[in-house]
Amino acid sequence: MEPVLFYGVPHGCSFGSIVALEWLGHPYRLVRIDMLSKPQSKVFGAVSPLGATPALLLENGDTLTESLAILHNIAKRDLSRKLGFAQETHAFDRLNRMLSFLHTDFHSAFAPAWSAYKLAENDPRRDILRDLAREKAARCYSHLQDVVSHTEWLVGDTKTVADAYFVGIARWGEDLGLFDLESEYPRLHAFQQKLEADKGVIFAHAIEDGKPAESSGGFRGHVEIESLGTRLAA
Ligand SMILES: N[C@@H](CCC(=O)N[C@@H](CS)C(=O)NCC(=O)O)C(=O)O
Repeated sequence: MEPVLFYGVPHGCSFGSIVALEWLGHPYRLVRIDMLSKPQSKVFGAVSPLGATPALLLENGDTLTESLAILHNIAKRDLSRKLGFAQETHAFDRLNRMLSFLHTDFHSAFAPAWSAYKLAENDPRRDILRDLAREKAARCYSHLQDVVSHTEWLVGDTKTVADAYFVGIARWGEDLGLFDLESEYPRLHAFQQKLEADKGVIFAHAIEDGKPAESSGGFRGHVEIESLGTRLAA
């Protein structure tokens, strides 16, 4: 059976893994996880012990968590698509460097603002957390704007899993009300808009929003989570 991606709503970083699966074009299925709903299903707990999305159930029943591991797994399935590169190449190192930056710097910059989001409106910690996030994320937006000012895609001249991962995270600056990207980072905003016009990205938004979604890849539908218990490797 096809691999199954567990993606999180609202607006999870798993967005990038959906986009990457679309770009790959191989058959896959999806499971939707509402990250604000607790407790989660036992099957999800078995697939993702930390309760985070994305998580990928592989064909043989093994599971994979962590965006970077999942994105590399997707990319290596068909290197001719150039979503990733052979491991011994410099291109692979450059992709890995960008993915690491996107995760350890960019994704994590927003963590204080997500914590603030969960606090009461009048909690005095909110402003401190939001300022901290803005300061950290600003450095990342600025760096990414420099990168895309010199290249067509984040890593060279083809779109890769790094671009897929980027577009799921870059939106958080506006989601959280921290930035106006168009006025503050116009060249990066233009790059983001180029990605937003991509069919795989449009598809991923429709999936997250629960709207009719037209796959140009291998989407074979959502799966009922409880039906997957028997597929998990012992
Ligand atoms: N290190 C993990 C982090 C994933 C992560 O932060 N996922 C968030 C959504 S963007 C999540 O699932 N949060 C819900 C939770 O942890 O309860 C990865 O890179 O995949």
